[in-house]
Order: sequence, then structure tokens, then C-alpha cells
Amino acid sequence: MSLDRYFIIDSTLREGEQFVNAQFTREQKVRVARGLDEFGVEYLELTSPMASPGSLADLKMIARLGLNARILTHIRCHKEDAKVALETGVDGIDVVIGTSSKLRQFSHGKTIDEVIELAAEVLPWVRSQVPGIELRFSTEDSFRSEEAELLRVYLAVDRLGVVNRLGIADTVGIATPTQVARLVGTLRRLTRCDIEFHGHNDSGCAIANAFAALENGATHIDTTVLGIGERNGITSLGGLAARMYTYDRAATQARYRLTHLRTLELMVAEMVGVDVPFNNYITGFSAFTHKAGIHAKAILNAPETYEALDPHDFGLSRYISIAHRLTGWNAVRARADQLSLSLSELQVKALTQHIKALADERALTLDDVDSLLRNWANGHETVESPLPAGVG
Ligand code: HCA
Ligand code: CU
Repeated sequence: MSLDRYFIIDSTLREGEQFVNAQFTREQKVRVARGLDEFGVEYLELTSPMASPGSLADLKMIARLGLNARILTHIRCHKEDAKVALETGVDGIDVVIGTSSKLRQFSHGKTIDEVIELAAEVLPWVRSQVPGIELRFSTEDSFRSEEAELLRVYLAVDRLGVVNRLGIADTVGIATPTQVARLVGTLRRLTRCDIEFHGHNDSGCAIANAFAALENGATHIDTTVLGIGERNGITSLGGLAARMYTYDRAATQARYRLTHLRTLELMVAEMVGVDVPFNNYITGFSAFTHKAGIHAKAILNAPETYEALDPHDFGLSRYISIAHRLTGWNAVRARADQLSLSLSELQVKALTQHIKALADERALTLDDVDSLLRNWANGHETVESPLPAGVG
């Protein structure tokens, strides 16, 4: 079953380079490649060597770094592209061609028969040139392609017996998990190849679609750091890690260095001039912050009550927010303990009511609550207030 045996193809250096702000220097590409390799992704996909002279030179250089991750490049279904790609020393080639009517009409202008002919010309040729190369064939815009035509293409390619993997791409981010499950399941039944899923996130399903692909027999998932890519990007590496961790914590921890995720994301975020989103999977600033008193109490007793992910497994820590009207006395007492202040249970309960009343009047900070705690612990509760005179 693929959920227990899958590979990550990180495409930060290909799809991610198509993110509007991305303009990686060679030195940055090397840092990203090494970071991903240390994290433990099995493959890195790099921009086509046909894109620019710099892309060609960088690809050759990264292919020679001796990383554990296998190095792939991404090309059109053209012999000329393949020829250049083969000379770079990469471990594998990801070939793509559009099959939806829109792409056939407005991009390459070929009929489905012509697509099949081209694939039959290019793919066996690549295999004959470098027999050991890892070869993938993917259709672009798979989910807006006519299903019968799409299957005709995949079956024809499978019959060639030269590719390792068939790829499906949700190029415009419209597929649902059910649709992905069906298409992957069909390919699983009808072909012998490995199956790769590449999904955009335009309508918010990229991670769920990747998981549905794995549940139905896909073997490879494309990701990028922070999900960067064309428009609003694809399945994010951290999001997939979170999803797989909740499926099998031990296996995910054993395979990937989850504590490196945050550093990797901060590095890429800085390179492309964005912040890590506040609600990002695992590393968003509020990902392990608990607020409501009811939650805080349970978290203090047993964190797993409200945490599916243990922050410590990612080198992070949880935070309990107490300076607000939803606070509860268990959380306030825990803060008093943290500050080594001794307050009776009655005091803590009364102070909690006081905090709630103050918070109804204005926003409080943790500093405000800390000074209240100190004042109450020192018996000055009525003398000093953290609020300006006349407030609260
Ligand atoms: C592209 C399109 C692509 C290809 C995906 C793939 C897509 O920018 O070339 O080769 O698996 O989303 O369809 O990224
Ligand atoms: Cu894409």
C-alpha cells in the first residue's frame, strides 16, 4: 500500500522557481538542495536545462553534488530537450505534455494521436540512450482532459514498456480527493507503472488530493517548500509531512528530519521574500498556541487532547495564551507556577475573574497578566493595576 511506501519529489527548484517572487541564485539553489536532502526527501526536481544557460549550468552542478536525493529535471516531450537533459548527469527525467483540449488548442496544438506518436518517439529514445535513467511521463492538466483520451495516452505509454512512472497533474487546482482517487485507482489497475501526483492548490485541496492519491496507489508526491509555485502553488512539503505524521507518526519521524522543517521554510521564505503564513501547517505562529480556558486546562493535563501533532517532534514548543477574556483558572495557575509565584486556589480563581473583566475593557498583554499575578502574590492586588487610571 502506497501510504506506507511512497516517495517525495520536492520541486521547489522547478515548480517553486515558477513562483512569482522566486529568482534563485546558484548559491541559493545549492542551499535549498542541501536543506531538502538533509530533511530527507527522496528526489529533487530542477528546472529544465532548456530554460536558460544558467539553468543548464546549475543543473549540472547540482547533479554532481553527491546528494542522497536523486536529481530529476523536467522537460517537454521533445527529443532536443531530452538530449540536453541526458547530458547533465541527472538521475531521472520528468517528461510532460498537455492533454486537455485547452492545452492542445492554445499551447502545443497537437491532437491526442500526435501526442501518442510523440511520446512513442521520445520515450524509447531516451531509454535507449541511458538505459538506467529514471523516466517519468506525465500529462498536464489531467483533470480537464477527456478521460477516454487521457487513458488512451497512458495505456499507449505503458505499453511502450520504457517509463518507470506515470504522472498526473492537477494543473489548475480543481480536482477533488474523490476525482484523484478514481483516476489514480484506474491507472493502478490498468498499468504496471509507479504513479506520481502533482497537485495545485487553487481551491485548497492540494494536500488532501496528495493523500487521496497515496491511499489509492500513487507512489510519488510532488511538493515544494511552503507550497510555492505558479499562482498560489502546490502541495506543501510541511503540509504533506503533517498529513503523513497524523497517519503514521513513527514512520514519518523515521524517514524525515522533521526538526529541520522550520529552518528550511524560513530559508526559502527569505529567499523569495514572503513570510511563513500565520496558519501554516506545523510552523505557522499560531500552530501550537492554545487559547480558550477549556482547551488550556486539557492541554495542561494531557497535550494530545487538543494536539494531533506534538510540537517537540518538530523542534517547536506549545504556547498557552492567557491574557484574554476566554482564559481559565488552570492556565492562570500554570503561569503563576512558571513564575514561581504562590497563590491560593481562591486567589487564582478571583484573579482569573478579574482578568476576564479587564479583558472585556481592553486588550491585555502577557506582561499585564504577569504584573497582576505578581501584585496578587505579594498581596497588593487592590493597590496596583496594570491598566491606566480610569480603565477597567
Ligand atoms: C508546468 C506544469 C506542471 C507540470 C506538472 C508535472 C503542472 O508548469 O510545466 O510535470 O507533473 O502543474 O501541470 O507543473
Ligand atoms: Cu505545476
